[in-house]
Amino acid sequence: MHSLGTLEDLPQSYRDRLTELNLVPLWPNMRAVLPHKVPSRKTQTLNWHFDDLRPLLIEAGDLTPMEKAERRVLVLANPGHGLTNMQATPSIYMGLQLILPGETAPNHRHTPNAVRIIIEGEGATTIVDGEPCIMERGDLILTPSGKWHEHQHDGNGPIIWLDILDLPLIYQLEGSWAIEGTTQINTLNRDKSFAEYSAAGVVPELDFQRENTHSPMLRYPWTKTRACLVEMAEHYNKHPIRIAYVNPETGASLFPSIGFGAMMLRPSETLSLPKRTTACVFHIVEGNGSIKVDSNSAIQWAEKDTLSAPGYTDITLNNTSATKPAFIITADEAPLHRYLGIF
Ligand code: GTQ
Repeated sequence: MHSLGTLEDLPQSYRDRLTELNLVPLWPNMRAVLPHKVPSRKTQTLNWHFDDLRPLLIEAGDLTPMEKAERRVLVLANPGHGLTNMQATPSIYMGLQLILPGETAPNHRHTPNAVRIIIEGEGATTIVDGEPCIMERGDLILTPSGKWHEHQHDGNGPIIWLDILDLPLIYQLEGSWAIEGTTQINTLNRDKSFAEYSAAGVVPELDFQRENTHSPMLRYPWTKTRACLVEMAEHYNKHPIRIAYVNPETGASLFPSIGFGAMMLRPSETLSLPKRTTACVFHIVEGNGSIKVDSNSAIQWAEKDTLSAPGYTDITLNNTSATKPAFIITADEAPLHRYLGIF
């Protein structure tokens, strides 16, 4: 590898004339943007422990009324990307949202795609383009780009969920914007899209072409996903137990930007994930364990925790319970990497 010339190698007067014309020499910056063999990564391996975070989120409920928040969210910001940039990974935004009984997070729509994973509480509903989706623990609920959505909470006690959006990507593309709406009039049945798609391999007959940039199924109930993982574990005694959330009509990822999956770790199981290009986030639905990334020391995780890890790493997950399985929902940038040909 040749060492390249630096800025300091150039006469100051030359550098000044470049700056004046908005020009930059490539060679002093070449290795920064094209490092040899392995990309530079800002994403840090991190666990946002739910037990640490929850009291602060509940306090936000006292400090900031819904009218002053629109969305009452504490963002899980990866310090490697700079806290104010609100990135968990290069393309993924994550936040924990709180709604108190009787509150509504008002109707709006925006260009970024969003998914909610329900962590705590019951009795809330997200209405997506007129379709009410009930929110139960572990459920994955989609609000795809451009769809109206509002969150109502009629239950007792707070409801808390994890938001996962492709906001950093859409923002960097200078394509992130929102419109405020008025309360939706609920004309559809509960979970219409789930009813249409809940039988595997069977989809509604349509006389028009569906848009295919996102899944038409808006709610993926955790009870179904969990049962599938448990049943798979009865058939395979060594194989990793992993599934991908897909568009039931096309088999494609839920969004073009972010891919979602779920896995089960059997009691005491250690699972080394295949090494991949994409950064990844993990949300622990059930269980206790640890994660080890490359030769860094292991980080412990517990139920309801949310973690991030950079790509181009060896990731090993361990279920530290000898008696109970662990269940994890994952999100990554694999669809985008595949599209770009860098996966
Ligand atoms: O619930 O619509 O965490 O618009 C960030 C932006 C949640 C939402 C977030 C949003 C929402």
